[in-house]
Amino acid sequence: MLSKVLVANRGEIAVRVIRACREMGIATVAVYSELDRSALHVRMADEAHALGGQTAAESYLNTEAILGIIERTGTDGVHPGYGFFSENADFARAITSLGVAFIGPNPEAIEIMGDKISARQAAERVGVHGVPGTTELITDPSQVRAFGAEYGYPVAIKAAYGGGGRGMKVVADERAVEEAIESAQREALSYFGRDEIYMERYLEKPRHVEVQVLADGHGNCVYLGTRDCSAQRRHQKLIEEAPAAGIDPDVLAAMGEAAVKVAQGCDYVNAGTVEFLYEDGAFYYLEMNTRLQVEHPATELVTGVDLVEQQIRVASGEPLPFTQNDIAISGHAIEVRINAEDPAEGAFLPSPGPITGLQLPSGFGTRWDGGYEAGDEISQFYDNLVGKLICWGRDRPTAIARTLRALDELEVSGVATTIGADKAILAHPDFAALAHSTKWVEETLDLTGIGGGDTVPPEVDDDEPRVQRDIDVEVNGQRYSVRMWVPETASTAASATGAVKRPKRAAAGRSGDSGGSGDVVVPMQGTIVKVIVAEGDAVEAGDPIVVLEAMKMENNVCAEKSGTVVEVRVAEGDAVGGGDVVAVID
Ligand code: MV4
Repeated sequence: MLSKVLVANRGEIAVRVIRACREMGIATVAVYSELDRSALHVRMADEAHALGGQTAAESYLNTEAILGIIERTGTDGVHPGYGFFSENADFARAITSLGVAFIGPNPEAIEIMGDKISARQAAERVGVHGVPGTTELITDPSQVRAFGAEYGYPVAIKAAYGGGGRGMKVVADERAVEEAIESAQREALSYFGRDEIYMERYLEKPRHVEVQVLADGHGNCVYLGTRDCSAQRRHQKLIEEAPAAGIDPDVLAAMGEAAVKVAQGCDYVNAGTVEFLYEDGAFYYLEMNTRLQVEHPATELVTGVDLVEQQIRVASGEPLPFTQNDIAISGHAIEVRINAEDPAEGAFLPSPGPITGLQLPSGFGTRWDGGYEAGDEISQFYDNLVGKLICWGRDRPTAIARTLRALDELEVSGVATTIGADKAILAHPDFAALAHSTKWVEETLDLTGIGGGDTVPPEVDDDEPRVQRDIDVEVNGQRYSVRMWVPETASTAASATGAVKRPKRAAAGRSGDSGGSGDVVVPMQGTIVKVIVAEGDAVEAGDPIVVLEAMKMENNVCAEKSGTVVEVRVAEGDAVGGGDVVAVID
């Protein structure tokens, strides 16, 4: 058994791994960036070592620094968590070449699955099929037109060397082929450094169903049921559940067996997830994620298997302690991601900052996997997942009701969060009826009027700092709680009522204050990948001005008013920060 594990990650997943190690009597080593010097994962680990740097690239992606710490500390296992180095074959090799266990798959499997074309070929070889399409690379628009003529539109164009939806473009008809190819290549190049693309039939209303697999180094591989992750927006999952509901058990079993075949076909070891699209009773292989996933706790609650414990045991050389027949699914679990993002009007704008208060839910079947405590800060430089709420119930309706109850108990102050959007999804009849698909949050769910929480003071004209006050009032003998923001000077009693003073926020992106500003402002940090207009162009309100690559996707930044472009301040390739003015319209 491993004796000392370095956790090459931060936030809730680092905390999750440290907890498993503690239960197994394994010592833990945390690593941290300059901004995370006193982060929760650092406070929880037995020892912590500085990586230096602030951005992910300078810190959690600094291989040399991590390797140095491994040697200094006598670490014998490294858990990569998710993101960062978790699916990096070179990192896995660097670890194993030191004689240290990489708690994850073999580098060869990471490589096969990292390239979507070879991943698809690996599945085809064991008789598991993707959406009808080709594994040929697109070199000419005529290939797409020929495919569209044969299979019909829409056609999906995907990055060959990428994943997670980045770089996927949907071609509605033959007129849209060139533009889709160009945009898909541009996205693929900017995210993955290579612009190869291929195509498939595009399914219009699929559900995203994935299978958790676990394999040891002795030839055993089992599947631990399914998860449905259809409630997502722009490839960011919001809610996941286990098992995938409303699907014929025979189909689910066939999906599980297909996932095991794919894993065994690439000699997979450790935990992995095989993704499928499901539509009208049929399932199609998408890709395999060669890491522990954010949503793994949903599977843990319905199978009783501690996946991180099993990952560590497998990496220590132990055989799996169960066979497929031992795995039973009990009840239903729902995981809700709580991100520091403001879902208002469906925008989901990042909302970094200090968490001034955190009230966690508890009770039967209620689990919180968090990365922060009150007083900790969500940095703009990393993933803004505050934590995950995972609730178990004997059946799906019970799990939904419990999750809504727990969300009502959860209070996060200081940053906006996705809680309001999560509640809107869980309370929606379409979600209850399983009438949702991967497009549902973006196309059907109405997030009008959903705020990010109680954290952003209302816009005020003066510069007077505002403080939040919670007061209880009685009306006709009934007690009501009221929250309000008042000028600091007018609330000398604020501290006595526990109100928290918060920093005044810079107006970022959306201007709720006027009828449309001539300043075209980018809402978040990112890179300009395309400038659509030139000085002198006439534009209408709502016209795209630049394309911003941020939060792993391309976003159009649009004009707020009609007029003439009098100034363009950026060029393609420029890095911009939230609030920067990229163009001026007069
Ligand atoms: C698709 C698809 C429809 N048809 N492929 C997006 C993420 C990437 N892993 C694959 N994705 C999709 N591929 C075909 N042929 C729809 C999606 C898709 C999706 C898939 C899983 C989860 C959420 C999604 C949201 C939008 C689109």
